[in-house]
Amino acid sequence: MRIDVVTIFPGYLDALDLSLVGKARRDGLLDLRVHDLRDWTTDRHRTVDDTPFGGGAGMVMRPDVWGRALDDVLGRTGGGDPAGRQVLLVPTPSGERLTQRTVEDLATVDQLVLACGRYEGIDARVAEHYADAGVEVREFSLGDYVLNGGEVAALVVVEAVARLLPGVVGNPQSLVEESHGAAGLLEYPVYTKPPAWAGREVPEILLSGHHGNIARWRRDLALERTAERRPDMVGTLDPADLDRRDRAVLARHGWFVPAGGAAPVRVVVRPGRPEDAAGLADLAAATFPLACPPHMAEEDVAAFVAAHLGPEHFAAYLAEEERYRVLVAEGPAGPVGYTLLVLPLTAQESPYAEDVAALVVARPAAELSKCYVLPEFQGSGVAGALLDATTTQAAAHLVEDEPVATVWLGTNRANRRAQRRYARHGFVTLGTRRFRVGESLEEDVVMAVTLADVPQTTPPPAPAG
Ligand code: JD8
Repeated sequence: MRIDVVTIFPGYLDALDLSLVGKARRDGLLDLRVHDLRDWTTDRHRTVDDTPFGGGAGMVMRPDVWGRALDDVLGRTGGGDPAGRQVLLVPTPSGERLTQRTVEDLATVDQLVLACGRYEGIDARVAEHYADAGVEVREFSLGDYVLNGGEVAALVVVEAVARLLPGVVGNPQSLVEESHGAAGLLEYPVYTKPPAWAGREVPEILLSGHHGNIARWRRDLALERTAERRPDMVGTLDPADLDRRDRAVLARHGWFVPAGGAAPVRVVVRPGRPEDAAGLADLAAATFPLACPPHMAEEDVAAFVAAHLGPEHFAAYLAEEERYRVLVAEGPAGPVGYTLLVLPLTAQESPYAEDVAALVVARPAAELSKCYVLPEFQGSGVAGALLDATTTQAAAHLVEDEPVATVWLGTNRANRRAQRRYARHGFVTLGTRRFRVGESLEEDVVMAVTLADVPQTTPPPAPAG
């Protein structure tokens, strides 16, 4: 590959004589040429800039000087049409953000030409002229901060591209696992001797010699770091690359992978707000029928929804905070799940149904009346996050100075999936109850969790107001 850098400060690129890039140049793996723009000036002061048309501070670099320089370097002087793919790169704070994807593409090019501006920048006609002349022109930025010129950006591009060229990096395998690499994750932390330093030990697992566990630990740390430090990267991960464990790690950081091949999305569990009533009623109408066994008549399901899950009902659940607590799992496009917790108003209040009161003996007892997520989020971990937040909220609730001791629920005997989910969150089956849905008298499994046994997650923030 050939890389040409044109600048008024050629010495700025001397660092590229060092290290891997320097060796790659000496080994003939990279043909890097640095040019002084002033070599294409025509006046005895070797002028490269002039005052800006339209006024304003500073100076602008002249197009005619740049034109002569770039024609030469691109081999277009005398109208030549050089072979191979050429890219003219113009560093500028107003350019597209440089990424590893861009660098990987640039590493396949035959000739890169970097035009390093100074002062207020290069006359805008230069980039337009070469683009119109059929040259691939890319104006790029390193990031949202202002430098004094393009030389630093040229150093970055040359190093980032050169290390991807065959033979430059000793062990190509190391290119695979790094940040922003194919996995699209940040790197896991690395350690070396001494095993103890400044009172800090190397993570035990790295000394275990168990390569499988070490690989899994490193993947977990890479996922966690990416979710914590670069949430913008999580939404671009390919779900096909995310196994069950990956998804569990991301779920712990609020990222969930919907069914159907979509990328991970941020879902936040928060207290319901009065303005959620209509959206929650729509969500409830869409999800309650899915938990009903096929034998249940549609009209019975509809009757139940109309009687308990209308916007007016949710308005009440959201307003009566002493009795009800609503948690909402909010995705990018609105609620994707919710729970409805019914709190006891007195410490010894019994569940309203006798057959349940006979099974659920611990007090104070709260009822997890509703726990639903949209189908595309079933199995994604959203329901689990809602459940953890709900039991944490219940455990933090005092009734006559007594913390709620247990949360019970009823779920249709046929809904095995729900029963498995509740069991994974500490709920045990106590028995059954009769439950009316419209005209249909159903049999529910009654399950309950003893809150003292459940590790409490970070409680969701207290209800607004
Ligand atoms: C090229 C001239 C200086 C910029 C007036 C300060 C890239 N991420 C980045 N930040 N800054 C640059 C950059 C700055 C440059 C030039 C790149 C040429 N300047 C100018 C406009 C405001 N001075 C950059 N890549």
